[in-house]
Amino acid sequence: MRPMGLLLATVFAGSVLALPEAGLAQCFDVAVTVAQTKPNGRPWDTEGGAYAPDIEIKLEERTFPLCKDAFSCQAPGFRASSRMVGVTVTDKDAQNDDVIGNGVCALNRGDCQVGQAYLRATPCR
Ligand SMILES: [Ca+2]
Ligand SMILES: [Ca+2]
Repeated sequence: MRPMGLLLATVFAGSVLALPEAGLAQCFDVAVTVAQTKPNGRPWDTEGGAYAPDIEIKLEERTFPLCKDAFSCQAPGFRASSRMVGVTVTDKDAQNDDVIGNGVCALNRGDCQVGQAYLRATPCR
């Protein structure tokens, strides 16, 4: 009966905090698309003729696997503990990573933009 116990504990914690909407973690699949260039029009990367960034998505404290030389990347199965989620999208480089976007998104509202990164969140299936 462990799942039921966890559910009751979660509901109980939510009622104690008097934040029923934030009490239950909601699962999202997050897709990130990155603009073709930096804000100044220059390519994200220039090494080896590959202009696409190496995308790292961080949602709250969770970092997802790198998407090398890509303009899109996925962050599946993220459990949001609150409605507003801290988002950091980075182009990983040998040195001096480029920040693609940094901000806060309400994932339950669907689309969100942070800097040059565009997020689309859908509830997990
Ligand atoms: Ca770069
Ligand atoms: Ca890079």
